[in-house]
Amino acid sequence: MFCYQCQEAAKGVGCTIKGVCGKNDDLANMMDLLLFVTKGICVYSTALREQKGYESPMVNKFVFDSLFSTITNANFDKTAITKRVEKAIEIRNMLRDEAQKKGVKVDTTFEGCTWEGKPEEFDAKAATVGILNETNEDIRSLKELITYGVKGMAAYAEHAYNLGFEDTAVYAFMQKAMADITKNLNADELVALTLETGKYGVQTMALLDKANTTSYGNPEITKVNLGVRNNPGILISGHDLKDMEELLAQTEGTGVDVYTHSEMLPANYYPAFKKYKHFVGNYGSSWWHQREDFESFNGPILFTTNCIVPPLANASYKDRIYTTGAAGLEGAKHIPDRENGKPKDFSAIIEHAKRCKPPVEIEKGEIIGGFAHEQVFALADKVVDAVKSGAIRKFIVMAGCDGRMKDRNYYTEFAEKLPKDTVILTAGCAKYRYNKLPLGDIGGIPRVLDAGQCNDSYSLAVIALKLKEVFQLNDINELPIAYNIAWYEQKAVIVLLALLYLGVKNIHLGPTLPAFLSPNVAKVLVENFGIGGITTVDEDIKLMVG
Ligand code: FSO
Ligand code: SF4
Repeated sequence: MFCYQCQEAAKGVGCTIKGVCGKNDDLANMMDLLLFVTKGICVYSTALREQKGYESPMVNKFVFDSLFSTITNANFDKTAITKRVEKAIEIRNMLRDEAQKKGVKVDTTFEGCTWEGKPEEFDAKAATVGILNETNEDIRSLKELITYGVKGMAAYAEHAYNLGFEDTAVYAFMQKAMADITKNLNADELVALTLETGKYGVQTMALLDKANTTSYGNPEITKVNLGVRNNPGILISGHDLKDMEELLAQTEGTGVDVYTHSEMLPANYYPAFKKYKHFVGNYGSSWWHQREDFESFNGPILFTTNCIVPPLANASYKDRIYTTGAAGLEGAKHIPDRENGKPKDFSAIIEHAKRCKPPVEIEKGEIIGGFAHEQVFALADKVVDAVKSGAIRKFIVMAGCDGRMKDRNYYTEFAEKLPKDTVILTAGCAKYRYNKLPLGDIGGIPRVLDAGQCNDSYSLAVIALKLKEVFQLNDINELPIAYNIAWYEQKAVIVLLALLYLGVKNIHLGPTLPAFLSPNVAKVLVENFGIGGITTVDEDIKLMVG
């Protein structure tokens, strides 16, 4: 195996024996094989679309689901990934026949267009189709940057799809990008494709924002309870709000409470979910605290997406884990997809919860959030006045992800040491590094404004564009906003590419720069976009706040 797609890549270079995320060598290879055949699908589907206007909802869904399932720590179920490879070959061959029938010309030089094998041959083939086959490190770097952006886009597209919102232009782009990177493109062409990925990233996040707010209302200022009640509970993690909705509806009146974990916290901010009396609040912290949080929770846990940490052999909660959607874990129970427009069936996890003890209280109090674009616009006058009067000197976007590495303490210290006339704008699980600190407020405006999940970074961009308009500026970079973003996995990659597409410059990315950026590609990003890493808290505050 060789994988360097996330921030925790071994030694800052890449995982080669076993993933730091817990992925075994054979699973990592099988994911490479899945991408290999999926790219073959994309070569055919793109040719069919471009030459005959062919569109297959089944193919579109299969492609984004497959990409999503290979994201860092979403799926640890090798059997499920292997079945997906079988299905991929079947779909690709169906498209091949379709292309033949329709007289569509397809360049099938890429081996993923033609390779066939029986399941017992998959492992051997899987070990030969990894990303190191691209020997030019700069070309590999750009191709992987695009791939990771598209994977993040796939995750967001899937959430929107689940709510009935689709954009075929996004599907067409994802498939074209995956097809294009099988060709011999030069660095300039790949840089152009990278920027285009950012453009579609914005479009996908806008679509998901519309899907979420149309379905569940605009997030509003909310005090989220951190304590527990005395009933058994289900802990729901990940990002999928459709799963959240159906779980709340099906648990109502059963005596089972529902709590959010990690990135599901922002579900608490949506009007449509607040009406449920058995929706208690948030339990625990960001994803990587799950080994402790799940022990004391006592009840079953539902993973709707990543970030999964495979449980230790002696974990008491091993048999309390359920996955659904693109998430998977060997040994966990998987709740099947919706069929024929019917909701998923969560009865097994609900019955399981009834047999469990209530959660142990690990903290009390509340945290405040719900500052997505509409809520901030409602406060616009107050915010603009505070900026004009100098009460707010600067906004610091500290969106992104949390992670296990010790050096992420930087973000807690950074938040603590920021001058009191600054406001943090956040989204994603990065917020757990500072959202429980007593950072106070500025004239009633909390100093940490949480817009929601990582995809709600889109909301932060919308807020920035609105402020640019209010202050009548020509350039988004003239705003008193600095960007100090923490990244972990591929959704953060699409957020980053989206911000670059929107023209945001001088983003600081930490705790380390991606291992997949070759020195030359990193140089392009530094020279054209002013991207930089982080140094020390004091130095960076001086640099970003002045
Ligand atoms: Fe975090 Fe995980 Fe949301 Fe990611 S829980 S790290 S960028 O999956 O998607 O912010
Ligand atoms: Fe390593 Fe990250 Fe890849 Fe997992 S996803 S194998 S931790 S680089």
